[in-house]
Amino acid sequence: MALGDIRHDWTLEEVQALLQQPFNDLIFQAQRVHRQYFDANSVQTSTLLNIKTGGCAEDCSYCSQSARYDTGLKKEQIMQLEEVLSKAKAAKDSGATRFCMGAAWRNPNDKDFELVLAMVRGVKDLNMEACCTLGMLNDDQAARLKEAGLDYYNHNLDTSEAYYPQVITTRSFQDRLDTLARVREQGMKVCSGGIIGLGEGEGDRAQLLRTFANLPEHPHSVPINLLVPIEGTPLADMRGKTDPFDFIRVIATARIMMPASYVRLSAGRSSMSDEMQALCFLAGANSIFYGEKLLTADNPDAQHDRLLFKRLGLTQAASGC
Ligand code: SAM
Ligand code: DTB
Ligand code: SF4
Repeated sequence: MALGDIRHDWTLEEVQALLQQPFNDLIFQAQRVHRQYFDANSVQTSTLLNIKTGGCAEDCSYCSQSARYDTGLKKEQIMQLEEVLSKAKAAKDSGATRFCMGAAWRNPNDKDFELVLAMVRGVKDLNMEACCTLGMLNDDQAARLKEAGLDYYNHNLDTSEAYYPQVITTRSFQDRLDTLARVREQGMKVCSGGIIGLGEGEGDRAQLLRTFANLPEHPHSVPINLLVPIEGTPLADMRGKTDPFDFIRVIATARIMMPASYVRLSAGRSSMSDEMQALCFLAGANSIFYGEKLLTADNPDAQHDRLLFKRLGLTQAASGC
């Protein structure tokens, strides 16, 4: 097997060896792989919109939107179609190629699902790529999203199977894998990643990456989030507990293991220096969320990102495909 081959047979020991090697060797290897598959100076940008905020029945211990925690977030009804499409248009005008709609649901309900389908069709009519993250899907919902033209479905595994029950108790790791399989079976592109900084160990990070790389197909897009600690959640006091180099190691290892996938430098950029973000790009990250807000948390403002791109000689990719 040569560096940069697409593999689905990673062992835990191999992944740990990648993660633990000297930093310079890891970044060099990741950058070599990155250049086999991608333009090294191009970054894909997606804009997020939370179409339904708060009041979620799940107990994800990192999340501002779980009804279990008092995070001060105001619960809102699902957004109207016109408002969503005007935000999509604004995102397109500022250079985003993909519009990703998120909802604080365990799974979509029948009434709101029709509206979501109309949103997907509207985003496609704007000639943008459409992505949704709505929680767990059944077969019928996955088929109808596909029929409406949805390109990507985001559904994160978040952490290793072993650590999962420490983070979420209202659903299982297998539930998440089942939804990913339904999305794949419908021929939609899978966007699935994790969160670093939940208190997991290096072994959990290795197992998470191994799970993604050993799926029947690598996710098309792999978001790596740095925990955004939210007041009121059980993980509120995790701020500053992750070594930035360890986060960059995860990005580089994801790049090496899933050479043709987009690796997204995802949540947490507001707490990162420009230099740290530049190291993430060097390690093979080639996609970001672009725009002032993630779902509920802050993201760097677009003007700052444009300046960072200019300083690094990076360009916004025309498409993420
Ligand atoms: N409710 C749906 C679900 O959980 O699949 C969709 C929205 S959910 C907020 C999308 C993803 O955002 C989560 O799976 C998690 O990986 C990420 N996320 C949520 N809160 C976060 C936080 N505070 N820090 C980092 N990532 C977070
Ligand atoms: C992903 O991996 N990260 C995004 C997106 N997919 C849906 C969400 C990050 C959420 C960060 C916390 C918040 O905004 O509430
Ligand atoms: Fe609900 Fe998604 Fe937040 Fe979990 S991550 S509480 S499922 S909105």
